[in-house]
Amino acid sequence: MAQHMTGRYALYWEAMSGAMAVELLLEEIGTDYERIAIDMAAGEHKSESFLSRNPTGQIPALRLPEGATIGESAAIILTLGERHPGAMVPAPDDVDRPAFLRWLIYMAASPYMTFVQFNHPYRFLDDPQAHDALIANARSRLLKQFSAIEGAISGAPFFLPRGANALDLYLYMLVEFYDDHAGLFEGRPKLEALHGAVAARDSVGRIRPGHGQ
Ligand SMILES: N[C@@H](CCC(=O)N[C@@H](CS)C(=O)NCC(=O)O)C(=O)O
Repeated sequence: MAQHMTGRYALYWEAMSGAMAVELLLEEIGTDYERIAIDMAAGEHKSESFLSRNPTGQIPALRLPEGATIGESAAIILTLGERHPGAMVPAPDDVDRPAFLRWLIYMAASPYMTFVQFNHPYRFLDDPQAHDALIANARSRLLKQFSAIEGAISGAPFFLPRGANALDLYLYMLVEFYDDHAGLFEGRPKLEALHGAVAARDSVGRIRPGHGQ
């Protein structure tokens, strides 16, 4: 992990990780940032130098231009919204702010965390024979969580009638994490339309190569 000290944002990042939603928001805002690749398979997220920046040893983490680093995807998104007012994050006095907060926190706290169980069952249970059951349980909970989100989508094709915002970027990322899009979109037409609309955005086109897509 290279150390950089510049006056722009630096996103601690790995392909197909939770950093994708933040990366997309930075692209949509159009602000200057660099990506610092963290090789989690090599344990770089648990290195002393990374832990000194983010004590939870997780990505995404965002180094702010003034030097401090913050973690937690939802906190990073809200911080960027405060610093770059615009359509992507409804302002505190915006009528859409409560729904935005409610679903942003839900996505970060529920499906994102269920994906950890889905993709990394060994973190939860030592017995490899139990992993398939844990993955099946995670899949069933993910589908319920995506159904709750489907029921909450009030715009078309985006989450809120106001148009594209950071909720859409976050939800796009969650759908990208899922391994069976055909199965996921069955009975969830709003989710499918939202995913397609976000996929067509220039921001997604710019980041896809970095994710091997
Ligand atoms: N609550 C955190 C979760 C972040 C998270 O779980 N990130 C994963 C990568 S997608 C990670 O760093 N895992 C390593 C670990 O938890 O030790 C957030 O929303 O940012």
